This record gives sequence, C-alpha cells and structure tokens, in this order.
Amino acid sequence: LKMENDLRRALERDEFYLEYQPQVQLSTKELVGMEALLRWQHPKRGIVSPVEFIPVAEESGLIVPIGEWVLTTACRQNKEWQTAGYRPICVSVNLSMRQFLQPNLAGKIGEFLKRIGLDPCYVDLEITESMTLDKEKAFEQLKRLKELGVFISIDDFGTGYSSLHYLKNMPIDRLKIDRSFVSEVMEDSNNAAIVSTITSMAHHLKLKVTAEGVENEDQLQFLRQQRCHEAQGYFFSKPVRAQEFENIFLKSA
Ligand code: G
Ligand code: G
Ligand code: MN
Ligand code: NA
Repeated sequence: LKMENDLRRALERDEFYLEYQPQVQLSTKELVGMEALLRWQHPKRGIVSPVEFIPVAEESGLIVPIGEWVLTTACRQNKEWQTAGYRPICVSVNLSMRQFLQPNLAGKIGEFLKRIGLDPCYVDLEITESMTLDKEKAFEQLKRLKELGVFISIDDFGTGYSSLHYLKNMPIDRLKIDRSFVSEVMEDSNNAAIVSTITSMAHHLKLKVTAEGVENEDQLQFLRQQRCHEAQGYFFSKPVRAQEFENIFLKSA
C-alpha cells in the first residue's frame, strides 16, 4: 500500500523518466529502433526497478496513467528527434495487460499521434504472449491497432503460455526472442536450437525477428548466420537516458 501511494504521487512529482536501448539491424549494423524503458527515481529509495513497481501499478490500475505517460513521452521524444533532423527510427513501448485491454486504446493513440504529427509507422507496441490468452478480445484490439498503422511486437517470445495458434491468426509484425534463450546460445545447444527455430519460423510466417539480450560478438555472429533481422542488448548498449542516446547513437547515425 505504501508503494501504491508513492506511485500515485510519482506521476505528479515527475519522478518517472525513460531510458532508451538501441535496436540494430544485423545485415547493415544500422540503428533502426530504440526500446523505451521506464525508470522511477524514488526520493528516498533511489532508482526502483520496473520489476518491483509494475506489478503494483498493474494491480492498482495506476498502470493506465503511468503507461500513458510512457507512451506519450516516448512518442514526443521520437518526434522531437525527427524534427531535429535525425534519420527516423522506430520507438518500442512496452504495454501492460490492463493498458492493452483498454476499450478505446487505438482511438486514443491515433488521436495523440495525429496531434503531435508522428507517423504511426515509427511506433512499435510490445505485448507479451499472455496478453493474447483471451483470443477474441486480443484479436479485435490488435486489428484496430494495425489499422492505425503502428507496429506490433511479441515481447519475451518463447516464455509465455500461448500456443502457435495465435501466430497464425493474430495480426502481429515481430517476435522478440527472449533473452534467456539468447544469453547462453553459445553454451547450450538447446538454446541454439530454440533461437534457430524461432528465427526460421519467423521467416516462414513473414514476421520480423529481433534477438534480445545480445551481450557478445559470438552471439551476434550466430544470430547473423541464422539471418535474424535485428538485435538489442548490452553488446550495443545498456538502456541510457535520452541525452546520452542522442549523443552516442543519433549524432553518429
Ligand atoms: O529495463 P528493465 O530490465 O529494468 O525492465 C524490467 C522489466 O520491466 C521488463 O520486463 C520490461 O519489459 C518492463 N518494463 C520496462 N518499462 C516498462 C513500461 O514502460 N511498461 C511496462 N508495462 N513494462 C515495462
Ligand atoms: O521484458 P523486456 O524485454 O521488455 O525487458 C527488457 C529489459 O532487458 C531491459 O530492462 C534491459 O535492462 C534488459 N536488458 C537489455 N539488454 C540486456 C542484456 O544484454 N543483458 C541482460 N541481462 N539484460 C538486458
Ligand atoms: Mn520489451
Ligand atoms: Na524480453
């Protein structure tokens, strides 16, 4: 309850901020995207991880205004960088279950993007497999988002509950291979088999595929051999604040 109250105040007191992690195209080594990751600078506890506070925010419903803040802040930042003249890239935003199931989500996002003048093709919404358990609801919601023109990714792919059924039926664009498979891909032949199979399946289904948690050159080499499209991970950079992202990645891109 303490944390819930703290979270309630955090929005008003501007204690949240975003970090951005680069996403790189493997064939060209070009910067193609960035994932926005929420951070909370608590006045007493210091930086609190989303792993700790997202479940509390989800439980209390506060995730809806917090998620809205994340989405609008990330999109405004992306637009700002495009206006400044940097080559356009896509911004990925994590959606929580409650946010995803909001009745007028697509309408609200559409209006907002129009207002700030950001083309929806530069916005990627990350959902997890478990959010598609209610198949009909998920399908309707995804259809509306696709009609809007945003990109849809399945985050942490391979760790969820859903069957392959939804891959065939859901209007999605990309699989993000969970970092638990990528992290030991060179040591564990089962992980290598899983990464290779997901990548191959993505190609057959005409989905884009991104590897998460890439930490070294060997993993990168393996992913290139598998013709994985994009990668994200500490090998390129940990998530960094906007100013640092601009200095390190945009000014040189
Ligand atoms: O960046 P980090 O490893 O600390 O993130 C931990 C978890 O928090 C990840 O699973 C990530 O998806 C989640 N997360 C980060 N930012 C957001 C956000 O803005 N919204 C939601 N719903 N989850 C987020
Ligand atoms: O669940 P999601 O994929 O949204 O989580 C993203 C989180 O993964 C980020 O919070 C980030 O801190 C973390 N992350 C990103 N790259 C790496 C990596 O190379 N290694 C590890 N261990 N974590 C990473
Ligand atoms: Mn993610
Ligand atoms: Na993930």
